[in-house]
Amino acid sequence: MGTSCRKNGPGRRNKMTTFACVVTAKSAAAISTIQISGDGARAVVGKIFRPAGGNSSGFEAGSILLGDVVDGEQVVDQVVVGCEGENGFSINCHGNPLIIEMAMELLRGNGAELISAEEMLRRRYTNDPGLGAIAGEAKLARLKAVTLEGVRIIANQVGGGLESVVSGWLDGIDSLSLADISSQCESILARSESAGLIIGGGRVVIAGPPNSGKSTLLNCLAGRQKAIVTDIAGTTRDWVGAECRIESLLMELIDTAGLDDGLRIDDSIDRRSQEKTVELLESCDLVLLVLDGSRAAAKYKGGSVAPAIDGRKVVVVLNKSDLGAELNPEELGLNFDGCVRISAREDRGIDELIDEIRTVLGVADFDVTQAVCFTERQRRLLGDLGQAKDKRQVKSLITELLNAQACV
Ligand SMILES: Nc1nc2c(ncn2[C@@H]2O[C@H](COP(=O)(O)OP(=O)(O)OP(=O)(O)O)[C@@H](O)[C@H]2O)c(=O)[nH]1
Ligand SMILES: [Mg+2]
Repeated sequence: MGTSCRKNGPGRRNKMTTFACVVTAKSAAAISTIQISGDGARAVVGKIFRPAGGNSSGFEAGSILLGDVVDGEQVVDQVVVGCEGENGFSINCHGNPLIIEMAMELLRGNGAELISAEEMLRRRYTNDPGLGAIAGEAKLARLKAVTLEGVRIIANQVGGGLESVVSGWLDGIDSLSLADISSQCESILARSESAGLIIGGGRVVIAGPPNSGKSTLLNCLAGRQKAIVTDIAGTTRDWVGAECRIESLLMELIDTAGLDDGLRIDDSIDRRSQEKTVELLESCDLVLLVLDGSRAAAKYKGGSVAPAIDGRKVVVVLNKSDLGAELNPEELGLNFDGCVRISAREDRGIDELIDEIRTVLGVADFDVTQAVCFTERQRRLLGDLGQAKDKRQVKSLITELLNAQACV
């Protein structure tokens, strides 16, 4: 590192008013762009950038300058600097990650705080007085949505959706009762759970007794050989995951070790597998409870299945339909939300299973224009709104929902 870095090292930084981040993907590319902003941006850029022909034209807003990023007398890269305004510059370097790393170190050494692109956007949107809180949050949340339908849901909450519904409450506050607002909050929050799955994806755990066909089903849904299938009960001991697109959903599918009380007291690997399965069940969005539907119900009564899936959304999958249909799910004594007969081995009933998954998760025919919350802040405020004691509190919560600074 050259002298300019040492001279202006961390010891000299009292107040950070300059931020730098790489806004392009961190991989080899033709070009990579570094964004520099803040009221110290011009001074920092001036220290590391030497314009061709010595003409900086004072870094006039709107100008584009060719020149070199330099570390003392050493040229790091030939670059194009875009002067976007008094406090904003972009440095377009050659896209070798090593060059970018060097340029970023130079910026740090000259007083810039290095931040992630997401943090840069968060600060920009937070400080934008013309942007409402929901609009700011939407810009950030959009970056992370895992499906296009999720992007659409978020986009629809600005101007319409959530923003429009809560603004409407504020405008018509005199004619609305607290009970009206509370019940609307409840349905928005319920819908937000399904929206959250479309926006961010979720986790489906495939569980059930040993040898029922869980791994075969995972392979069937994931469309490839992911998990080992044999006719020996207890084949899967460790969990196996696969990413799977179920129409508008991007779900992580997890195949687990068969739930069997007998194994909990057995050797330590089996015992740990059983504990891991229960742990995965406790944190998932949906359980596919795979049972051998060709065998009678008595086999599954009691045991470890019921407590492990209690309180979760459950679709009972009666597998091995090619061998017959002996099992009546009502005789299981379990609570479940949907039930489908399939043959995982013969790839039959899988479309019906996908429809059932989408229905139980509330994402079938999801109307992307309806109001939903897509951040924790929104969910918290809507929850408080549903419990508001008087209209003064309603007004203040809505004002906070619409105007507070974005925080994702
Ligand atoms: N006839 C029939 N056999 C199936 C079906 N699905 C799975 N099998 C068979 O059932 C046996 C067990 O299948 P797996 O997928 O390994 O079962 P598992 O539930 O993962 O078993 P563990 O990992 O031991 O808990 C294998 O011989 C499969 O070929 C099906 O739909 N029909
Ligand atoms: Mg298995």
